[in-house]
Amino acid sequence: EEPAAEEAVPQAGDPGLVLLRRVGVVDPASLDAYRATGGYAALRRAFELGPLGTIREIEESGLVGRGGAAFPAGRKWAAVAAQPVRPHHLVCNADESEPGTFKDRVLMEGDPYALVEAMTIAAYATGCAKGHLYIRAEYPRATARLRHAIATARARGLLGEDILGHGFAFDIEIRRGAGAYICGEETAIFNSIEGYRGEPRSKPPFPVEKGLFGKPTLVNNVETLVNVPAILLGGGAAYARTGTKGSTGTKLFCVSGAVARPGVYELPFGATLRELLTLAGGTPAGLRAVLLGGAAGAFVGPGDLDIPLTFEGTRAAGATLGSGVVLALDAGADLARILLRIAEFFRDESCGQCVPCRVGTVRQEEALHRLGRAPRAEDLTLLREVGQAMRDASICGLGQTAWNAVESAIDRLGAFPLSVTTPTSPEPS
Ligand code: L3W
Ligand code: SF4
Repeated sequence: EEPAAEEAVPQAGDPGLVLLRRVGVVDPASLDAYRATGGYAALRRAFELGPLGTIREIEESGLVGRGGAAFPAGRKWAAVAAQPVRPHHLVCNADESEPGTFKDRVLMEGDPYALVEAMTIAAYATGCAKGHLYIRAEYPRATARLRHAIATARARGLLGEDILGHGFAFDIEIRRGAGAYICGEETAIFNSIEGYRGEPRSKPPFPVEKGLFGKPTLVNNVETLVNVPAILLGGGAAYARTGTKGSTGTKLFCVSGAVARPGVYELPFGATLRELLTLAGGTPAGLRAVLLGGAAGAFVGPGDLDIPLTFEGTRAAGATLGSGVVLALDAGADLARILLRIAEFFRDESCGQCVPCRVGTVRQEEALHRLGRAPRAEDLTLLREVGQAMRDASICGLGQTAWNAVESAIDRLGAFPLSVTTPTSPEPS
């Protein structure tokens, strides 16, 4: 039995929360409780604004994608809405699989109607006839709660042929993944839903133009969508006043590892890493490093704690915010073993479609095995060459990022110090 999401939310009920405000406080099974706490007021607001007015609010809010790539949500919505080809599809990416990420699970378990309402608004704004909620199979509680929320919303006229009497038809189907990390990649989701192997497609064409079943498709992450009701209720401009210019609003951070109180924390963008770790109770066993952004992200060291937690701030510091992973390693952590585990993960999860990633992830793991036994300069050189080839030539984000964490550990944390390497001198002739 997995622990309930509520237990993972240390500060639920805090009045400053936007995304987590109902989690652990409002009964996730009750549509009435959802409506009594402002639920479905945002959909009514969307109907008042109309599709273009709704998109304008999202654009003004500055909302960017929370799946890790931070693409402007309003630009995506506008691009889908403008496509003449019909039908349009909406896909909610709930295949939360980045190691160390568990924020979408908390939202789906704790506030499922918020996601259903947000998907309905997104579909209305962009002209989508059908929504596909692609959720990982490892989230049975979230799946059950969403199924219940969708069925209840349908029974109460909030999904279906004529939503709230506005003549707008939309419904949501849940599709479950089958354990593959790569099926969180947006085009692999399309293949999976269409019944093919979960392999990414080359982009462009981007999904906004040619996505699920070859039709214009809006793909948004769960957390991205759950921001939408708050944006419509408060207005896009007001939303943009929280956070920074490049990263507006609040963000859910998944704090795990060597902190006293691991869990999901919601903070305005711009808080520092130090502030977040302090909120999580600090690091009683000392701090060797923090992995930001998950396996696809990068390590930072104890000297980097003043990094502002924004997309632009982490990028400037040579790291990434990704989907919000903050994994703290204690002072005694075995870095070589952790890097090997990350490399095993990518080797395992590579779909094998393109050579740089299929072969590169294996070579990376082998080199890390050797480095763990005896650091040698040629293995570090090989790692860099393989890593660069994966980054430059892989089809999708998995291969492109598979070397990030290893590279950052070598360059920033001094993993496998070269001083240990003593190249053998040639024999005197
Ligand atoms: C229209 C254009 N649309 C880009 C769209 C694109 C996609 C989004 C981002 O994710 C991240 C990485 C890791 N016209 C467009 C356009 N788009 N240009 O914008 O696109 P892209 O290609 O930058 O990124 P991506 O491949 O969607 C890569 C993160 O994902 N990651 C894993 C994340 C895991 C989770 C999780 O478990 N919840 O999120 C692994 O790499 O941070 O930054 O929609 O279509 N010109
Ligand atoms: Fe598959 Fe890796 Fe290529 Fe992505 S980069 S398509 S996961 S082999």
